[in-house]
Amino acid sequence: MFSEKLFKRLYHATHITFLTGAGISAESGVPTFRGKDGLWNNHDVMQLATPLALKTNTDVFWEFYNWRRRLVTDIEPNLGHYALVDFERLISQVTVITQNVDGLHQKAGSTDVLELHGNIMRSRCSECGYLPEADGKILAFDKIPYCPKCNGLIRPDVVLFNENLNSTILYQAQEASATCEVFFSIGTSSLVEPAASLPYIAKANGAYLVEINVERTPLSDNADEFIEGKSGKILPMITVLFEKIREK
Ligand code: BV8
Ligand code: ZN
Repeated sequence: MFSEKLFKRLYHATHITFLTGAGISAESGVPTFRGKDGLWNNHDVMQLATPLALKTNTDVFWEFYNWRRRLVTDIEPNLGHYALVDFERLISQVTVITQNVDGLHQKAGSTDVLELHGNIMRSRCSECGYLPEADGKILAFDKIPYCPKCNGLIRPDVVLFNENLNSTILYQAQEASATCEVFFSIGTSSLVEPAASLPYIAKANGAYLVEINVERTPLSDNADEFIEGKSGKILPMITVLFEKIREK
């Protein structure tokens, strides 16, 4: 199931980087975007997760995001998230780059998390940038929120399609990809850019590229190792085995 080469590379690594997608949260009960229970099967993603929908289809936009906020409010991290926290005891530097907006990596205890696409539980005013949660305000999940300062439309603090990512976070993610010795791509369909390019940056800089997924993706043929299976099962097996090898 796992190659000796993977553990050799981990043994000598000082910095490893994880790129995670919706698949790592699937075992916590969060629907993925494109899987069979896909979040967007009965929603047209390009109609909903876009700035145009926020402006022109505001009630449906907020119905979708409030539904997703309720979904992620009482979910817990799973063994896959916790395994990434375990790695922080075993390797001196561990970077988690996530496309997910559910905050589960931080909830599990990961200390270096780059949220490429933002966080669905954070909001901001589209006009004046007011941050309700930072100001101690919790938005109700049943209506369209407007800014108390300027009455502008409040939006979830996520990166919508055709919106630029935060350039600092993207730069840090590219850095962490270019400088790590082992790069894991976990639970992502490897379709959404610029996240999908990060594994290639890692490989081009000499990292050992591992993909963990329940099915192959466009990245699989370029990975040094494709491990088929659920991340909540595979990741803890890797940390337990690696810990034994280190103790020898
Ligand atoms: C940008 C936040 C510049 C919102 C999200 C044509 C070609 C290439 C690119 C483009 C193109 N046209 C447009 C683009 C750019 C576009 C893009 O990439 N489009 C793709 C879809 C074609 N990208 C952008 O727009 C980005 N911005 O480029 O800015 C720009 C500026 C102006 C104009 C143009 C360009 C912004 C992208 C960010 C969008 N926001 N999320 C929200 O969440 O509501 S993306 C959204 O998809 C989520 O963040 C999600 O994480 C992400 C990717 O999906 P995955 O995480 O991979 O999830 P998915 O369901 O797809 O896959 C799950 C995987 O898990 C599957 O493989 C499954 O097998 C596996 N799995 C399931 N269970 C398990 C498992 N694996 C392991 N264990 C399990 N148990
Ligand atoms: Zn405002």
